Amino acid sequence: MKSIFLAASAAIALLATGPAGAQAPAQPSAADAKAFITRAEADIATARAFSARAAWVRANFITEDTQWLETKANAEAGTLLTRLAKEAARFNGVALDPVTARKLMLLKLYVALPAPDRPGAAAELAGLSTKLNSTYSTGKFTYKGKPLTLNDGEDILRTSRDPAELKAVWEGWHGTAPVMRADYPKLVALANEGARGMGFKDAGALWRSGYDMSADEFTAETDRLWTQVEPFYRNLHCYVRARLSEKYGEAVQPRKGPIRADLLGNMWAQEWGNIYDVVEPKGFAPGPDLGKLLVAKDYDAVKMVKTGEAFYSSLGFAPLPETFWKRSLITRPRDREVVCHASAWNVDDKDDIRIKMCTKVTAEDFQTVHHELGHNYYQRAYKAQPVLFQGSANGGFHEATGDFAALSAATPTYLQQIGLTDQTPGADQDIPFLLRMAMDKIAFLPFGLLVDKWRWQVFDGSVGPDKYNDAWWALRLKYQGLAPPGPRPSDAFDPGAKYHVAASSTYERYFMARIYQFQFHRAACKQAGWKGPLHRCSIYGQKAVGEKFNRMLELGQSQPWPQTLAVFTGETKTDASAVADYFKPLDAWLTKQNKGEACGW
Ligand code: X8Z
Ligand code: ZN
Repeated sequence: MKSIFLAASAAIALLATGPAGAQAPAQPSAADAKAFITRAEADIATARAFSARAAWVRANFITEDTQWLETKANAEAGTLLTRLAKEAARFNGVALDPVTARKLMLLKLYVALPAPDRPGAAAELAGLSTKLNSTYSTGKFTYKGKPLTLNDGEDILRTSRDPAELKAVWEGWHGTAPVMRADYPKLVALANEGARGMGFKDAGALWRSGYDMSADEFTAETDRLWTQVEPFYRNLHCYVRARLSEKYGEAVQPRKGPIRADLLGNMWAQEWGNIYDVVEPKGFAPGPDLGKLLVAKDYDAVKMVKTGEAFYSSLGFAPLPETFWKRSLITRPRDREVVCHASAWNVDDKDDIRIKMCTKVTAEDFQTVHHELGHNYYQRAYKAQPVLFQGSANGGFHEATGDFAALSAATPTYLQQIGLTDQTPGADQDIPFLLRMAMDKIAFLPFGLLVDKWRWQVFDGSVGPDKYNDAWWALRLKYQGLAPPGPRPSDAFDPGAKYHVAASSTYERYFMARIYQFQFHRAACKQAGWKGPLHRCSIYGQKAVGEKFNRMLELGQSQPWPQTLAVFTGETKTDASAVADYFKPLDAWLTKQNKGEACGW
């Protein structure tokens, strides 16, 4: 978590190294560039030391005053970054060593919302950003006469199977977003102005430039990857829609057309594992139900995190520091407003790693704990890198690291090893297990893609404020095959009901991460000598694998990501074939189940 800083990396295509031949005498030298970078890294570290703490305090204690402090810190950091990016432009055309060239390029990508270069603009942008995030995080809606938080609403969506209740709660939460509608275009205009000042077409192009390729190439890359996985998603959609229709009837969920977005167990229908009970296949031995087992074995939030830590320790990662346990926020406090959306922090860019999440004892949060800890271990691994190389190889790597661990931690074999179940998993449990995993991993893919498809359109101006909501639902329909539970009011701002939109946190990285984590898993299992099907592989206890994985993490963003990927996997491309390998038996099974269904929407 880098507060307003863009957690990401590099675009080699943007490198400002032209031919050195025709240099005017007044041109700065390569040594000047190096000296500039040394100063810039020191200045950024000083700004971060302040802004990270201001951000931590605001996120743990949302008041007028902490919002004021965070805004001030981010305004100063934003002003600094804008000045540095402007100064860096002096070195355009200077022949530079690759390290300095890369750092200059990364400097421009450092903030997700770059401030325009004029008085007051950085403060205005920082103020909007803090306000939107705080509005989202403190949002409440009334249901049955009681004020509910997002967490309360999520509990109902996860557990209720009453379509009227689901609709009311879904609409209730989405009703908290219209108050953000007026501020959002202001934030977009300011961030665009800042991005243009740095030479990008708009802020969306800046976000797409963190993948060692041009922004346009990245768009094409995401489309290519989506094409690889789309048939699988459509297969799953078809199967789930049929089961929902059987459960709720044609009137609630027709057997044709889009799925109602409030029926999938998650506020954004991004992961569907919570309604596994509705789609559970008949005629198989049921696998372990992780959520129930955690409750039955008396797990609490801290025990969930300790269990996550133990998984990483088994791979050879050093234990979390004492300060992690003292300073992290692990459950929702009763007496103050906090940002409950889970995050992982390195507050001093050394050892002060922490998580902040309102943990519940559920299968979903078991996964999230591993996810967040993955960020912390990554942060700790690259702490020895210079400031501008402290980041993941690309945004997808940061998000994939913990999920990669969780792929092993989800296996029935592992759950048995740590005493959560005494069932011995057999091959007759493969389909139920894979279906459960697909409900999260495959279901997420179109959502992972569309959140930023929406923002790219908003930033490039092709979708104006009057079209925000329609464009959102056009993408929800096109990619996810979803529809809202009823007509949306004219003031609706449904994208703002998702944390990352309100918080201006980039999203394409989660889409990429859903692919990288399977590449990591496939490579890790091979290193461990695993010969069986990928979905049954667990790398728990494999120290050699952990050591090699950490070697990749330690590189931070010091080199283009394909080289870094190769360190662990031997591969240099993002490749969805690992997803296909993992889920292969399920895809064939789904195709059989869907026989006779009118799939698609
Ligand atoms: O935001 C997160 C993490 C923190 S980086 C909890 N995730 C995305 C989301 O919740 O929308 C993880 C999965 C996708
Ligand atoms: Zn994350």
